Amino acid sequence: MDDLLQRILDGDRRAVARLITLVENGDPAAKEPIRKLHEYTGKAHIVGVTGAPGSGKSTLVNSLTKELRRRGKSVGIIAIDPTSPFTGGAVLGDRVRMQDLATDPEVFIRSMGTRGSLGGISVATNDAVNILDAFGKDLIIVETVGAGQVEVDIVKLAHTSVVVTMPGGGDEIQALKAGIMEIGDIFVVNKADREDAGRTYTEIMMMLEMSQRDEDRVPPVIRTVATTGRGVEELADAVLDHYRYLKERGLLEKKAKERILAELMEIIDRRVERNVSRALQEDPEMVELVKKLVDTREIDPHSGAQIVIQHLLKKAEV
Ligand SMILES: Nc1nc2c(ncn2[C@@H]2O[C@H](COP(=O)(O)OP(=O)(O)OP(=O)(O)O)[C@@H](O)[C@H]2O)c(=O)[nH]1
Ligand SMILES: [Mg+2]
Repeated sequence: MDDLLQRILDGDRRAVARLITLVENGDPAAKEPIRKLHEYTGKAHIVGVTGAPGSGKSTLVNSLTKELRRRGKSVGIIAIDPTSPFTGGAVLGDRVRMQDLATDPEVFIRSMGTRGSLGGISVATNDAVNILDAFGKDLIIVETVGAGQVEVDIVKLAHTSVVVTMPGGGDEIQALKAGIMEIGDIFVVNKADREDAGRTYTEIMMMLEMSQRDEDRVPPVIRTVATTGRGVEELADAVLDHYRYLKERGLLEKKAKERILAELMEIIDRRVERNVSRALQEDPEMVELVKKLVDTREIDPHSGAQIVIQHLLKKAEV
């Protein structure tokens, strides 16, 4: 058994932090423990929390986690910061907002950048979720800023997707229309202490009624004040209820399979990308090919791609 993995299974937080750093850096030392870790995963309830910048996601994750702790659940938190290539520990803002959790040994918080992953949920994030799963956290909450593809990706990663909105976000409601409506399992109108919260609530309710969702379950819309904890008990109920719902309908297994397939695709994409660009620059045969492609135009790009793929497969390099 790999030493780092053994320490994680034994409950060593520093080993968890260490392995997440290794996967973030693409360090080869992560390979073995990550592979072996797989058999210890699949137990955690993965919850995605997405929404516009500043809607109160981190504050909400903080109060939700406190509520879940009150109910005896252990929690892992991954805050994804798509704007930042810098990682390691929590970013300053989240550190402040999730301060009261910092001393709880049953809570593990980590911020990560999305470096290298075209805005999507990166391989490293998947790995980090798996690490916290193997570490034994009951729930793993992944916070992402809603920025297009990310919300859609988070569904593949999470069992339960919580979409956080706030009053007065007219643009945000448009964004909801554009796609998140279909993916949210739970909707939150945070900052419900603001006077226009009622209108936002009604708008979301109406939109949910109109949208054609293929499941029989109507997602709850919950009003919260993350800063005081109002509505957070209800949110915790909704999160745990959704997990039960998935289990009872046999949907949990379906989601788990989708998640593994999405993970597989992402890993393959990444490896192909990396190996192809390396080969095009370093492999003499490929360098020659590129010349024919761009200098003498002897080959068209489609045939060129075909040749590159065949070449790499032959060398078993992808
Ligand atoms: N009035 C009010 N303010 C809130 C509420 N929830 C959060 N805030 C404030 O809103 C600001 C943004 O909160 P965050 O929790 O950092 O929001 P976020 O969505 O995580 O922000 P990013 O991660 O930067 O996208 C902070 O100043 C919070 O104190 C709320 O329910 N009511
Ligand atoms: Mg945040």
